Amino acid sequence: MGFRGADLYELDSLLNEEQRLIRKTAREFVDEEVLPIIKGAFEVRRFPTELIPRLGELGFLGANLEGYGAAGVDELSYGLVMEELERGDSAIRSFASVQGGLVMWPIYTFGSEEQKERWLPRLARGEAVGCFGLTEPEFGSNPGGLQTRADRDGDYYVLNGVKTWITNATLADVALVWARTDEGIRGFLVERGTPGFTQAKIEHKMSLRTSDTGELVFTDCRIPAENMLPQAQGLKPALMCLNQARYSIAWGAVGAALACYEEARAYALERVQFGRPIGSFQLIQEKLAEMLTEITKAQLLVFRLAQLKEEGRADHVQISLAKRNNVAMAQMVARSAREILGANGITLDYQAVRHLMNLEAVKTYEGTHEIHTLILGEAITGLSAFK
Ligand code: TGC
Ligand code: FAD
Repeated sequence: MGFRGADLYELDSLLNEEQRLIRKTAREFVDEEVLPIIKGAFEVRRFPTELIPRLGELGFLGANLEGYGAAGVDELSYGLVMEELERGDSAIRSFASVQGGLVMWPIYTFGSEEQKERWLPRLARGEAVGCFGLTEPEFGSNPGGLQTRADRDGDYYVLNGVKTWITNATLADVALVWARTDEGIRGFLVERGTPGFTQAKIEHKMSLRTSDTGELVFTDCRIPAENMLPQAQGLKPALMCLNQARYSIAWGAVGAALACYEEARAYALERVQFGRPIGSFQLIQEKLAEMLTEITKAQLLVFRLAQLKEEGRADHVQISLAKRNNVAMAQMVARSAREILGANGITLDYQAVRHLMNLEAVKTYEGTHEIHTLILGEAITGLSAFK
């Protein structure tokens, strides 16, 4: 029997046929195509590029967009796909959520018709890969200070600057780069191979080892003025993109937690110490009870968030709360699972330690845990702690 997942509050009974089918497709893809190769890929720090066309064929890239070759599924189905992909590995969900939420969504929302026609169908099929360049070496949590410049020169913009910690950096055929112009911050589509544009990998990562993370460097890089996203002006459109990716993470974290919980539960029933399965000890049961409780609360959160997003009413504070809570929840679950597994818990023969390591990065990217605390703090008090 394939993966079933914990569902104490019977959320499955609220899914319609289409949502169930999409989840089943994603579940089978993860069981049959991701899990068998992920340990090896993690160990050698390789992104499994062979999965990219499959993600496209299955309609998982930009799945919640309509037209241009995208699957046009509802927000709940999109969330379920992200949950399943991250049950496989955070890097696979990262790939899909950057491609869909941080590249396709902004082109779809802020792009010209030509930009949409040129990029969206290829990105949806996985024939092209995209990345999103906001973070800079000196501006991470505070992207409003970014220093990359785009200066107008006739029919071109000339880009100078560095973006770092970029997911899909070396795989990308197109980078959406946020740069400062004389009219404020704007987004630019920069194509692989453009003179003055280099893409380099960040090595030696201990977290998200399977993900392609790197740097984008622009040195007098001339790009046609029509590569600027016409409808994105100022920092706010860039922050709006983050909501899409944070939504994916909130769902994905539940998948990582479920993988760890199921693994630990099975292990607790099999592993015998002191003549009894360790699952019979109260301290192990307490861990499992805590894990299931937190997973269930996180499931309820994203389920309701999906409804709000479907109605176009999910605001960035609600999304921050879900990203912050669910990633911290998944970390706690992964850590408890690793403990229940004893010494076996530190090997890649089990999933818990891989998820635990991955979640370190997931906690930092898309707004650190602390930044989401402050976003909530500002919403609660009306007082910004950033400024
Ligand atoms: P601030 O003055 O607070 O806001 C400017 C305007 O924007 C509004 N706003 C948002 N609107 C939509 N969505 C959001 N998420 C928004 N956040 C803020 C805000 O209401 C305001 O609107 P208005 O109408 O009043 O002008 O801007 P600030 O510069 O002080 O920044 C606030 C802060 C710290 C929350 C923001 O900079 C932030 O979120 N920082 C965290 C940076 C971050 O998350 N970077 C992510 C980079 S991409 C990434 O990590 C990808 S990993 C993906 C993967 O592999 O899965
Ligand atoms: P900093 O901002 O320097 O923060 C350092 C510490 O200080 C953190 O603990 C932070 O919470 C804390 N801190 C900062 N400000 C405050 C404050 N006001 N109050 C209290 N504490 C504070 N970026 C992209 O643009 N595109 C990508 O595709 C992308 N992918 C990534 C993939 C990976 C694997 C990683 C690790 C990062 C990625 N990022 C990406 C960058 C990511 O968004 C940033 O790392 C993140 O926003 C934090 O920035 P920083 O690392 O510079 O930390």
